[in-house]
Amino acid sequence: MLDLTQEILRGNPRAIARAISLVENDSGPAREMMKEIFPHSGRSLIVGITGAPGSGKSTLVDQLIPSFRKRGKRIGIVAVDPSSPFSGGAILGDRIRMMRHSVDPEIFIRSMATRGHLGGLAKATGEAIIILEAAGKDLILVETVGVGQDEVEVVKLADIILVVLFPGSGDEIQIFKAGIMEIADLFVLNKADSPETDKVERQLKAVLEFGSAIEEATPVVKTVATDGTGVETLINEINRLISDKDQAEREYRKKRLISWMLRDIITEKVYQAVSSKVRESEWEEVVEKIYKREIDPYTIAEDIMKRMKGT
Ligand SMILES: Nc1nc2c(ncn2[C@@H]2O[C@H](COP(=O)(O)OP(=O)(O)OP(=O)(O)O)[C@@H](O)[C@H]2O)c(=O)[nH]1
Ligand SMILES: [Mg+2]
Repeated sequence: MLDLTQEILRGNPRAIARAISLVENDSGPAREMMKEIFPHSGRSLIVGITGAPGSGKSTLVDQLIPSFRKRGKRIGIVAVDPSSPFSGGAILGDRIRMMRHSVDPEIFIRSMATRGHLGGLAKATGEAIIILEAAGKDLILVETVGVGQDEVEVVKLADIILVVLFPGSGDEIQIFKAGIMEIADLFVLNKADSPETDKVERQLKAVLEFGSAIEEATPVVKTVATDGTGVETLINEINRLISDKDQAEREYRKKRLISWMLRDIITEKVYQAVSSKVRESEWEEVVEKIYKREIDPYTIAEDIMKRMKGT
């Protein structure tokens, strides 16, 4: 067993940090380590937190941390940095805010960039989750901004998904458009200190009840993340949902995750194998030919795959 694996299993924060960097860079040693730690994963509760930029996700996470710590949970936090240029300041703010938790060895916080992932952000985040699980975290919070396909994919890694909305932003509507509404297990109506809160809550509930004649409507919890109002209610609601959620649904999500991972790993392997067979100069040549419409990309892809046979 690798030394790194042993240290991860002991929960050593520096080993966890190094391991996540390895999977982010998708290096060779990362795969050996992942093989070794995989059997120790799969037991944590993963809570995804998504919503529009500035809805208060990080502030909420910041409140959830001490409340869950009081309940004896060891916590991992993965904040997926929005690629949006608007949020640069917010990320810095998050880091400073979260530093106050960093003295507690049972809390591990990591942010991951949304750009520059060969194997996809969901894969890198999924692997970070596995590392945190193997390191003994009971609860893993994944914060991701709810815009863009990648970010939505990422939050689907969670066992339970919170969508954070806030009044006065008009983004109840935006969220509905982005297809995030369907994936929410619970809506958090944050910034409930706004005078418009009750109005927005009524609108939201009306929409939710309209869409759920048979099933129970998705619950809504109001919070003021800046002062902690509603956070205890939120935690109780999360716990209620987890215990109510039937085992089959949780299994379905875990297996879906495994299926994605497997697909990504294979895609990557195949791509690597193919790239090693095609020289850079040949690649440029065919691109040129395709550009001139002398040949089509489908035929080229088939030719390359034929060459792969028996290798
Ligand atoms: N009035 C009020 N302000 C809040 C509340 N929650 C968060 N804020 C403020 O809203 C701003 C954005 O909060 P963040 O927690 O950074 O939001 P975020 O959703 O993490 O933002 P991104 O990570 O950029 O997507 C900050 O200035 C917070 O202080 C709340 O309940 N009430
Ligand atoms: Mg944030």
